[in-house]
Amino acid sequence: ASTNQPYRTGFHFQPAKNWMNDPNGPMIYRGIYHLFYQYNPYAAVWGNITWAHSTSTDLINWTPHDIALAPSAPFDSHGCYSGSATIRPGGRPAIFYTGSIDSFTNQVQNLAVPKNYSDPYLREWLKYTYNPLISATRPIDATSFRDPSTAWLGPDKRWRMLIGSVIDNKGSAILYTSKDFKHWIKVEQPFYSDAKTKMWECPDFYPVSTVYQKGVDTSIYGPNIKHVLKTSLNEPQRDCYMIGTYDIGQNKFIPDPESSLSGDSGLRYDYGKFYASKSFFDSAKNRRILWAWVPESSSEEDNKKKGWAGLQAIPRSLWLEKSGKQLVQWPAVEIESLRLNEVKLQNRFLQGGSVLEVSGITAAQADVEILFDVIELDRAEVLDPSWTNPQVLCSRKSALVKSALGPFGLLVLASKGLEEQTAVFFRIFKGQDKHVVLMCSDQSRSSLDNTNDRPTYGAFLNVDPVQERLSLRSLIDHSIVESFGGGGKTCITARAYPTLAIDGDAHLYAFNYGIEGVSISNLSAWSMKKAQIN
Ligand code: DQQ
Repeated sequence: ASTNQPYRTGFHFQPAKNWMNDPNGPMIYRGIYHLFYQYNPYAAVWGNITWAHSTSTDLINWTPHDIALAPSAPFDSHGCYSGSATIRPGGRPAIFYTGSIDSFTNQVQNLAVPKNYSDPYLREWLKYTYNPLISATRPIDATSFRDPSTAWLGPDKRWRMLIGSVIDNKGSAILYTSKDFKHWIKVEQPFYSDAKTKMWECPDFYPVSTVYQKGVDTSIYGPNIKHVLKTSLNEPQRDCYMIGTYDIGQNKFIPDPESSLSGDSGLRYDYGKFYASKSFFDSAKNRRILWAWVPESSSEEDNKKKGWAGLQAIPRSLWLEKSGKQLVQWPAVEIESLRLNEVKLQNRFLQGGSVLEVSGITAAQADVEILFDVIELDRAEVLDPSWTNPQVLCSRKSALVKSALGPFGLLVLASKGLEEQTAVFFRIFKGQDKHVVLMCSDQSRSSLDNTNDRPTYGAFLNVDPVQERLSLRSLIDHSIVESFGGGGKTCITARAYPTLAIDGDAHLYAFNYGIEGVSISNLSAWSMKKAQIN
């Protein structure tokens, strides 16, 4: 980040300039990670959509390549929209993407394959001559028909793939099957649909192991496996998922009884800004990696002025939590190679109403982990049964509102006088038969420039503070803060545009504005080196 570009990041993926949105076709091929993304080569606003392309050997440092897919044919003349990569037997990758074909944005699905499989960078892609391979048929509306998923191979040797849509006002994932990857047949009933949702964008579907944290190949089916179905829903943009069973015979996804997309208990990858995500199986390290677009919270005018818009979240490993009821996400371990100059605190008591500066790191570009020990759990405020929406609760009880236990956590991207601060914190309540932990990321005072959107995000964190200490990790990078509560059980990503807390003027604090004291059993903070990105 330079003085005239204080919001560019040090270790988050972004192009040198212009507009970026969804991650597309992430994969590993011959030891090299590929990331494609929705990109406007001409401006910092959405439009002229192409697939830009970068590669990496460590998921951290990225080399840009030429644009891989750009509008060039009748089947994609108005944009190369989102899609996915599939590694076919023999290790041959293929891409399915959506072509926007007219000014009404009617959509079709197209296939592209590498021009030269011996180029590990896969720099050139050939669009298949017989595109489009899939067009909308009744009752599908062609303007709501996009974002093919990674395909998987069933035990019957047929390929399967999902496409996002909305049918009869029900958000849906439509299943297509194929014997040869070229001729695709629509399965009559949707793979899954939900009348409480609208258009499904970027559906993702994959197996997770019930016995270990390692990831599994997308085509794995059998014992010790559950399946995850994710959809990206708009207004507000959010990536929701369900855990359930894949009935391959019935061609259906059956969510577990407690798993649902809507309502206050619906699961999300991230309760802040995090959209159009896509996962892939990293066969080199046997893990499933999740990529997601993190949009701006600044005005379009500001985006044009700074000449860019959009970040990708730090790629995350994900796995099924031992309860089997939710996923856990954690930043890819490679990011830790950027850590520098650890600052450590141990067994520090944080009195009610106190703030403790963590100095000795570059607070605008940092990684921090903190572990809290809460002793006076009996004193927790009683949770009102009507407080079912955690985001509303976080806004009502912002960082300045004190309760018995909390808010306590971190003030990041904070100015010296705390005029600007992004507060990431916990609050503990007494619920019906157990404690309830609330995790918030409060951006209401993140910038003195009020043309920025400064929302408050929140979610409940499924940790019992009687059994476990409360942990929080935040990755801070100039205009983005990604926070992981309880070892990655609840994640919240936020954007912030401080006007004072920039570069060397940014500070980091641990704080406790609650009535009761809490103890920091351990805090480690690191400056983060700059990654080589594009
Ligand atoms: N972005 C793409 C679409 C997708 C949307 C267009 C999600 O394919 O549905 O840029 O952000």
